[in-house]
Amino acid sequence: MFKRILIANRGEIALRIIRACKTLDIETVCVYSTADRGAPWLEQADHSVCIGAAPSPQSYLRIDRIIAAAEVTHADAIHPGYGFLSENAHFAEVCRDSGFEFIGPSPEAMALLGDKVSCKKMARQVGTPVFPGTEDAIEDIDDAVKVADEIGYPVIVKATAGGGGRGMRVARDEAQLRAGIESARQEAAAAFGNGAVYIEKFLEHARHFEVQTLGDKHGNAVHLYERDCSSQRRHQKLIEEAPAPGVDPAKRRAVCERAAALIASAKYSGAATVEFLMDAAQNFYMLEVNTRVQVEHPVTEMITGLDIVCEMIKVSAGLPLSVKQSDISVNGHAIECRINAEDPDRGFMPQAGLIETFVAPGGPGVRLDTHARAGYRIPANYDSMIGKLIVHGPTRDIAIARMKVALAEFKIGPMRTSIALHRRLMDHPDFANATFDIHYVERYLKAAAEAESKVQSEGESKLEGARA
Ligand code: MV4
Repeated sequence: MFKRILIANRGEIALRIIRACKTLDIETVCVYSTADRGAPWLEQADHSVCIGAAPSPQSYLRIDRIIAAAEVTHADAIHPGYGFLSENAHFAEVCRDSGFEFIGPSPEAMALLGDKVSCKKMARQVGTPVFPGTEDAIEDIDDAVKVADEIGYPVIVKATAGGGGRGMRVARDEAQLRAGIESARQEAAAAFGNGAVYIEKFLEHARHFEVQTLGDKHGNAVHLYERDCSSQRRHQKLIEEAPAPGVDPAKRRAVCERAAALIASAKYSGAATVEFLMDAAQNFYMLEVNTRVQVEHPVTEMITGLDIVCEMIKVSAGLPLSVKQSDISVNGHAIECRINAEDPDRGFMPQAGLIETFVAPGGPGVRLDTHARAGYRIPANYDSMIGKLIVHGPTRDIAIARMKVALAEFKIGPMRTSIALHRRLMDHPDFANATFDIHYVERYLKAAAEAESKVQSEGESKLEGARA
């Protein structure tokens, strides 16, 4: 087992990894930027090293400085967390070549699953369901037009190196397809340094269903069932839950098994999430594979009783997975609300500054993963997520009831946060009845904004009437 792990991340996930390391009696080293000097999670680490200035390209993305910090502190392994360098195969390779274990997959497995065309090819081979479309990156636009005619419009153009919705174009006819391929290529080349694109059938109304998997270095791969992450805005998830409500048990088992089979065939070690869209008839289509620990991993921990971050560390050290598939079962229901410091009235603008009020919720089944507290100053340089409120209960309805109580207790000020929005979403009939899709939050926000501006303009005309 490792003696000392360097954590190449910040915030709540740095704290989560420190907690896992302490559980396993492993020492921790945190690297931090000048913006994070004195930050709360650093108090919990055994050692910390400043690696640069506040902007992440000058600190959390500096491979050379992270490796230097691992060398001077004699770390054995590096945990990348999520975001930053976590899905950078070059970083994973530099870690290995510098003598540090990268806590995640091999650079080869990461590259294979990170490229959406090669990932989809492998998925097809093992029978993981995918959308119909081009089998390879598009070379000749006329070939893509032929494929689109076969599968039917609408189609979607995607970057093979993309992710999180960047470099995508929906095309509803041939003219849109030709223009979409051109513009997606340019966007992908600029954003990812790789202009390769492919097309597949576009699904309008869907739910986001993702399977948590774990693999080890002995050829074992298991799934930890799934999460529903349909509550999102602009590709930023807001609420995640496990299990996905209302899914046919046989269909669910089949897709979870195929997700584990994909990970096994990639000789994958570590945690991976296989993302799917699910249509109204509960057909599944794989989107992509995330080769890191995810923000929403706690909901899966709550329903399975497993510690995903500890498992990642152990398999990275060469130990076999602590569980086999038949040991893994689902207990109850868990929901996570991401707590973001954002102003919903100003286009969700990130809110930096000093937290003066911080009253944490508690009670049965309540878990709060956060680095924030009263007196903590939120820097302007990073993600606006300051914590995650997770609740667990025997049923989905009880989990929702507990979440409402916890959100009502939770006070953060003076900045605006997503707590108020979560309270409204918990009462939304589409959330309460699980009749949602990936667009319902945006539909709701649009309707709420229109209702608000109507009330205002009516108020103004009343005022004018009174003046007259
Ligand atoms: C799609 C799709 C519909 N059909 N692919 C968006 C992010 C990236 N992971 C894949 N995405 C989508 N791919 C086909 N063939 C719709 C989306 C999509 C989406 C997916 C998951 C969660 C939220 C979404 C919001 C808009 C579009």
